[in-house]
Amino acid sequence: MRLPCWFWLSSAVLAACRAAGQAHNLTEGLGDASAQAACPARLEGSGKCEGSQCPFQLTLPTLTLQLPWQLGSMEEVLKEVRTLKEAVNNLKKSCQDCKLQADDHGAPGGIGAGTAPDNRVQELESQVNKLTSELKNAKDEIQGLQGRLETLHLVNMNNIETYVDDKVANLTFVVNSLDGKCSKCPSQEYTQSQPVQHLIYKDCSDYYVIGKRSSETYRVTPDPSHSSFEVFCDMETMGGGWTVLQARLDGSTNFTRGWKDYKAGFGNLDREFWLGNDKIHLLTKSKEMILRIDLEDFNGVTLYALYDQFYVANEFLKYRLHIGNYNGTAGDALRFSKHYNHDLKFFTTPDRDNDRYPSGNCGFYYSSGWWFDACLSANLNGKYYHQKYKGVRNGIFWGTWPGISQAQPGGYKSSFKKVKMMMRPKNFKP
Ligand SMILES: *[C@@H]1O[C@H](CO)[C@@H](O)[C@H](O)[C@H]1NC(C)=O
Ligand SMILES: *[C@@H]1O[C@H](CO)[C@@H](O)[C@H](O)[C@H]1NC(C)=O
Ligand SMILES: *[C@@H]1O[C@H](CO)[C@@H](O)[C@H](O)[C@H]1NC(C)=O
Ligand SMILES: *[C@@H]1O[C@H](CO)[C@@H](O)[C@H](O)[C@H]1NC(C)=O
Ligand SMILES: [Ca+2]
Repeated sequence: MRLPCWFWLSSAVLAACRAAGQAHNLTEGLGDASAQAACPARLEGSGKCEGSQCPFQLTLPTLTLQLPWQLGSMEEVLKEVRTLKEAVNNLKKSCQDCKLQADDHGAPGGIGAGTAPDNRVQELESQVNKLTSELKNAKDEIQGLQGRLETLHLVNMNNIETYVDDKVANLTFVVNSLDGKCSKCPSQEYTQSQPVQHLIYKDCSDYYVIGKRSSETYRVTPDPSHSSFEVFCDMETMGGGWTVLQARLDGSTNFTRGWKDYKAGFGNLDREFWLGNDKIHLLTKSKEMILRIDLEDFNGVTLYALYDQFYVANEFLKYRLHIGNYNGTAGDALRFSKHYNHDLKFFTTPDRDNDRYPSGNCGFYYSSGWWFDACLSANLNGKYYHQKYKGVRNGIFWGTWPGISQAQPGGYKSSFKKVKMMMRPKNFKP
C-alpha cells in the first residue's frame, strides 16, 4: 500500500518513505490521529497518498537527513573520550612515578600529594571507561532506533548531544585539574619534555587567567566534542579576556558574502574578519557570555555598547541571536524599538532569506549577513565606506549613533572607521 509513494518521489524523500514503511508495522495500532496526516509527497501535488495510507508525513525527511550527521558527532565524542582516556593513563603513570620518587626521597609533601591523586586518577579512569561504554551503548541504541523512527525526535537527539557534551566537559574539567596537580611532580621536569595533556582553553578569558596579556591569536576549544580553532583575543579593553568575533578597520575584507562564508567565517584574524557562525555558536554555548561592541567614527568619536547576555543558536535554528540588557554609551541599536529589534532574529545572508521583511531579502538589499529584522537599526557587517556616502544605506550602521539620523545635505550618510564585536564570560573578573 505504500508502493504508490515510490513511483514519483525524489530519491531523498524516497528514503524517508521507505523508513516510514518500516516504522509502519510498529505503530499500526497507535491510533487514528497520526494516521490522518498525509505523506510529504502530497505537498508536491499528487493525490495518491490520501487519508490513512501515508500517515508519517511530518518530520521524516528532516530526520533522515539529521541522523547520519548526529551519528557523525557521536564518533567525534568517542574519539574525544579515547583521548581523555589516554590522558588519564599518562597522568596515572606520571603520578605513580611521582609517588615512587617521593617515597625514595622521603619528601614530606610527596606522601599526601602522591596517594590522593593516584586514587583520583583510578576513579577518573573508571569514569572514563564507564562513559566510553555508555557512549557505545548510546550509539548502538541510536543505530537500532533507525528502524523505529517514530520514537526518534530531533529534540531527543539534542538531549543526547547535550548530555554527552556535559559528560565530556565534566571529564575534561577533572583531567585539567588533575593535570595541575601532577605536573608539579619534580621528576616530570626531567623525564617529560612535553606536558602530559594541554589544558583546554575554551575562550580568551582562560588565557587571561593563566597570565596571557598580549592581544593576538590564540587557539581555543570551546566544545571538546568539536575541533579547536584560532581566535583573536583582546587582552586590553576593559580588563581584557575578550574573544573577538568581528572586526572592521580598513575595508580590506569584503563582507558581502553568502551563508556558507558566514557559517565558516572569513577574513584575516589580525585585521578584518567574521569569526564564523558555527564558532560563535560554540563559544556562546560553552559559557554564559556578554557582548561588547566598540565603534569609532571618522571624527574620532569612540563609543561602546554592552549586552549582559549573548547567545547565538546553531545552524539548525538559523543562528538566532539572543542578547541581554544593554549598557553603554553608543545606544541600544540592536533593540532600537518594537519595530526594529535584532534580538531573537535569525541570521540572513544575501543568498538565504530568514528575515522578517516579506517582500525581499534584507541581506541582499543591505549587502551583508546579519540578524535582520525588517530590516535594520544596526548592521555592523555592512559595506566599509572610507567616507560619507549616498544612496542605499548599506554601509556599517549603528542607528543610535549621535546625529546619525539627522538628514545630511545631499543625502550623505555617515560611516564608521572601526568596529569590534567581542564576547567574554559573564562571570569573568579581570
Ligand atoms: C512488517 O511486517 C511484515 C509482515 O508482518 C514483516 O515481514 C516485516 O519484517 C515487518 N517489518 C518491520 C520493519 O517490522
Ligand atoms: C562532574 O560530575 C560529578 C558527578 O556526576 C559532579 O559531582 C561534579 O560536580 C561534576 N563536575 C562538574 C565540573 O560539573
Ligand atoms: C564583494 O563581493 C560581492 C559578492 O561577490 C561583489 O559583488 C562585490 O563587488 C565585492 N565588493 C568589493 C568591494 O570587492
Ligand atoms: C552600566 O555599567 C556601569 C559601569 O560598569 C555601571 O555603573 C552601571 O550601573 C550599569 N548600568 C546598568 C543599568 O546596568
Ligand atoms: Ca524576506
